[in-house]
Amino acid sequence: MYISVIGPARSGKTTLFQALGGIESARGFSDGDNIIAIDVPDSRVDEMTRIFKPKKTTYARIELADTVAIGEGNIKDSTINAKTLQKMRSSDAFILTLNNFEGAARADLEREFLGIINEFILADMIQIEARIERIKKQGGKKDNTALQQEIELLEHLLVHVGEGKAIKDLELSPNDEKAVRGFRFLSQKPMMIAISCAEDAIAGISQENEGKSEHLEGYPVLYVCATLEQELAVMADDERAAFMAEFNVKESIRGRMISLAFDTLGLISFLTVGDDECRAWPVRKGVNAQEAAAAIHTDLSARFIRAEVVSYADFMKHGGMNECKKAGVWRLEGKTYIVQDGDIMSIRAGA
Ligand SMILES: Nc1nc2c(ncn2[C@@H]2O[C@H](COP(=O)(O)OP(=O)(O)O)[C@@H](O)[C@H]2O)c(=O)[nH]1
Ligand SMILES: [Mg+2]
Repeated sequence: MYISVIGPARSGKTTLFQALGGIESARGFSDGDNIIAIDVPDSRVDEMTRIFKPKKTTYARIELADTVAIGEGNIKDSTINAKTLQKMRSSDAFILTLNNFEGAARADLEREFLGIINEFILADMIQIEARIERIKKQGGKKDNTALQQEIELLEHLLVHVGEGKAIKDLELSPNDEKAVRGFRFLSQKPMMIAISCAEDAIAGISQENEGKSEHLEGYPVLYVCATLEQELAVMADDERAAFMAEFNVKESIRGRMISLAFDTLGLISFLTVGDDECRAWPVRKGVNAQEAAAAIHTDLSARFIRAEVVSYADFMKHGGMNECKKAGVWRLEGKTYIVQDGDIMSIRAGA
């Protein structure tokens, strides 16, 4: 999972990046172009580690990138160059930061946000046009159905983006969806919006929004004071609790952002356990056991026979694998079994 923090200049990208990564600002990370790996905290993995005492514990991982600023007009004026675009396209999702800590009105934030979405749409439009051009250059090829179909699809997309609409808002058939995926369109990517707030405002804002879920054009929004969170992230545990209480921070931004990312990307985790390693594997919600096995190794998927499955809740309730067998909650599942969040699995594969 590769997520890029994007946004206008001075919107708090680098600060949020550091807060999520637990990096001290004093470490002097150069601005704009860094990647860090973040372990996804998972209490189930912690429990399994406590029980199995494995040689190794591995959490799900997110790669997080800090990026250079983007803003309105940056595609046309080439501030967003090919290399930056490439990096953005290779992201699985974006976190978009918007500066509210200097007192911007809500309408300003929305305008700024729309400015960026419009850049996405423009970048996608240029990409679609270039592809149509290329296909046409290859010669009309009326006889080549695949290319003809692609052109039809692309022209359909072009009309949509031409109306200033994001590709994520276009209903596509599963086949078209598959054909479109390879383009990695910016306006189709999952995105989370982080509105960065001032220290003296965050407690009130958090309280006001507690339990609510807010969206901007369908993108989920959360409020954060990134400077505060960055301090929190590098603090000693005992100090942190007092600090969090003082500023009404119920859960660190890392935890909040990771759950939001799992939600937004439609991810769940299954677990593998044992004396060697206890590990969480993120997979898309709805994958079957055979597809999930591919997360571990493509061979395991290709030679898949059965999955031994116990739910995390059952494991904890009965206190172990053997106990689960005795209680009749240990299962042998086939290829088409739909993996559930927290399933503890062991894949049986042929030679
Ligand atoms: N009060 C407050 N200040 C912030 C927040 N995020 C960033 N800043 C400050 O805004 C300035 C620009 O932040 P930076 O992360 O470098 O922005 P970038 O240009 O988007 O990477 C710095 O002085 C930060 O300390 C925030 O959430 N709240
Ligand atoms: Mg920066």
